[in-house]
Amino acid sequence: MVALARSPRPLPQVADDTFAFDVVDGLQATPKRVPAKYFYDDTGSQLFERITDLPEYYPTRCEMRILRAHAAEIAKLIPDGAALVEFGAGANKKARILLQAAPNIGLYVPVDICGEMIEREAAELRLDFPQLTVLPVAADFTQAFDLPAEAKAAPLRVGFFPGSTIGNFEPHEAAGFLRHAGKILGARARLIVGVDLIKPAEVLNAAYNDAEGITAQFNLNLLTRINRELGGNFNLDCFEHHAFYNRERHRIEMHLASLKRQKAKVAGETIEFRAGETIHTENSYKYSTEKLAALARGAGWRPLHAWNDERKYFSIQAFELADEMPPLRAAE
Ligand code: AVJ
Repeated sequence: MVALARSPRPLPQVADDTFAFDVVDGLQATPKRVPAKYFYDDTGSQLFERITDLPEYYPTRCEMRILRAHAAEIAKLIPDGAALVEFGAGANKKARILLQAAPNIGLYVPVDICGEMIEREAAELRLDFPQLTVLPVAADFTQAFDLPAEAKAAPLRVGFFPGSTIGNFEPHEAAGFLRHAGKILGARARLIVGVDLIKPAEVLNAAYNDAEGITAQFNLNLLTRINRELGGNFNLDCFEHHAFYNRERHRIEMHLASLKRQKAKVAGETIEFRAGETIHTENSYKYSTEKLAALARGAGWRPLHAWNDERKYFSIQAFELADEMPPLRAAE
């Protein structure tokens, strides 16, 4: 589904080391790229939490405000005993709003690529919600993964995909993910998705170029992680954070730009950089409410409702699984 096509070359290091494979594969491609999910080692996950508090970074505050303002209405979508499954949970402060508003949720399943983060968060959540069963799953949710048996046994499952994480996918990958989520969540499932909306470029550019430089640290931490985990020798002083809004494609692009002509070793491979050449580290697509609804409809979800903030910066949308997939792809 959402996994990127891989070029048919021998694998570096061990065959099951997907981080090593994806990094070397991406750095040998033209243009160079590394999947954004690799930002989230423990340090990266903590840097992202700092980003969410930055004055320029509006999405988290907007989404929290929408969730608080409409919590009761959103909670009505979550029937008694349902399992709430959060994709890319990180620090679960958004789920807390739903858990408070829907006290009869039977089970909360945070799924995140950063195992340390969700275990820490789950421990705190259990203290604050003693009645709630919390079953964290450390998994890359862009790949197939299994829900805990308790979640499969719940009367129904409600997916929660906040933070505009869906914006990190290419639009066709986002459709693939939504379809995959429908299969994981199963019959009568509901889905609550948070998405960042298209808005003036100045606002977007500021959100990814904060004055304190935390977003730059978050971006550069990818090289620190590669150095540590893949025996890399990137010199962090020779790369720079670049982030800009690409208007044609409605997306923020983040890159690490090489400040000079240089070489770096990664997992035994030598990678050459021209001066100014970049590693494309993230796309963050911005949507209109209608475009997200259309994408979800095509992936088998029926739109139920959309809630926006007053500035129309951010949107939370609810869907329910259609009984049948749209006919075009029913044979999949
Ligand atoms: C919330 C993961 C989609 O694009 O806003 C923040 C992460 N990257 N600053 C986003 C991010 C740079 C992000 N996601």
